[in-house]
Amino acid sequence: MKLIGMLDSPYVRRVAVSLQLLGLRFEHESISVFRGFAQFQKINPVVKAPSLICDDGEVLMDSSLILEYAQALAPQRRLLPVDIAQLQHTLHTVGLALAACEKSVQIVYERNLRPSEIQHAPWIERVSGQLLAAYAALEANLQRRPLAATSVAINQAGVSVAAAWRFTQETIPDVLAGANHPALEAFSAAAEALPEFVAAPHGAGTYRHDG
Ligand SMILES: N[C@@H](CCC(=O)N[C@@H](CS)C(=O)NCC(=O)O)C(=O)O
Repeated sequence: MKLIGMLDSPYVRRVAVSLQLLGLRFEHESISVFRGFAQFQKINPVVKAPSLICDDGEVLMDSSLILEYAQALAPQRRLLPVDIAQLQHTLHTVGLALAACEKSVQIVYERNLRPSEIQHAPWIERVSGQLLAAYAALEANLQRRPLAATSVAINQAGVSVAAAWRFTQETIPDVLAGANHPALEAFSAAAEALPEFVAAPHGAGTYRHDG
């Protein structure tokens, strides 16, 4: 299977890290949804990153759907717990992380794609407030219940929180200025040091399976 999309997307990155944690081999092609639009279109006419080309050529999109498929291929390592109470809390945390990704991406697009003279300040303000709310809730969560940060124990909440945090820090750090997130910062540092994150770093690079 082949993962399509750039690792500067938190959605592509959560898939690249998760596939490794699940022990699944995959190729990766770093195609931009902007500069590589025409090339991407040939793979997925909808041009959504991540896209996953399955072994029979069928293309999946949306990181959560791709992860559902990947989990079915690798039942021996669960990234979502089976226990209902733990599953509920993990999904609660993943939801906050995905909201943080979405709000960050909206701000990045508003800033980078819309000409400055028609940028809509109330919209950016609203989305920034939502982003801060997501990270405030995640910070409180992590202080109460720390997330595991080892390759064996990290779950989908950990992967998604780390991918979201790094993306926001890399693209719009000013939006979080003044807010205090020590638990998120410590967790991010530990997660980013794991080999699965190191092999799929935020940016324009390509994941390569060695061995
Ligand atoms: N809910 C989707 C969001 C994916 C998403 O928005 N990806 C961005 C890149 S970060 C994208 O494809 N942007 C191009 C577009 O939407 O036209 C997921 O989880 O995969």
